[in-house]
Amino acid sequence: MIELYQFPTAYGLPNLSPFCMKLETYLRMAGLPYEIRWKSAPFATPKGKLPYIRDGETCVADSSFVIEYLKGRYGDALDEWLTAEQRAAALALQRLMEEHLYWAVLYLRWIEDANWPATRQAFFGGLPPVLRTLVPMGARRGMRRELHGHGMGRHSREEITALANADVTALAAHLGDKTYMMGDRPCSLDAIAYAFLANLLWVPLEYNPILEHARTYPTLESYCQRMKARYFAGA
Ligand SMILES: N[C@@H](CCC(=O)N[C@@H](CS)C(=O)NCC(=O)O)C(=O)O
Repeated sequence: MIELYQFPTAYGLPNLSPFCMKLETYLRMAGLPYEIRWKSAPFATPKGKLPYIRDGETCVADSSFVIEYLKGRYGDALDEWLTAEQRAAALALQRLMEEHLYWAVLYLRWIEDANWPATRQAFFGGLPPVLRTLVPMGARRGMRRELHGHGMGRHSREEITALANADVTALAAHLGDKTYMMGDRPCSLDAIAYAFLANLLWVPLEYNPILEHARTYPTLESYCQRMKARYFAGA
């Protein structure tokens, strides 16, 4: 049985980490049985981040490397029908969500003062009293450093919002009236799109101009509802 190591969650979402949610969604889409091993922090993990998996003697870290491993080991029914052009578009959209939109959402969750109490509660509410004060402060400082290193954290909130809104517009334009990201048939890009869009649409934050923009595209909400009904019904 595949063991999926990931963060605890909140708000009824499969995971507050879009990368963890992406991998769990992929496992469900591919019909691969798995067991979750909850980890409250990414300490003593292969790359200092979550998710990762263990499959027998094999340990693989990073959601994309895990998916490559799973495709090699168990087959690739989800993506085998994609043309080279569709694969290229899927990769570009993946990078848009994972390397760009992700950082704007991190900024909103961790740096915007109005949202910090909800983020602190969701991620650290379960810690004992003293740790509940100290750990979030250090984590927020670390997040600020990472955002600065990436570059997103050097922009104003208006600039970050504009950058993220353009991503959301591109995702909505690509989805159009299609059932799934690449047409009538789901593929692994849908694991990513569902994870990143649900983490935007379904995490309640006090101040969220990116969500306000996403709501102007009702197809994004119905897409997420469709993915949830198909792959997480009763979960
Ligand atoms: N490229 C990695 C990204 C994973 C990632 O950034 N995970 C975050 C949670 S969303 C994490 O573990 N952060 C903890 C940290 O950086 O200390 C993947 O695809 O798995």
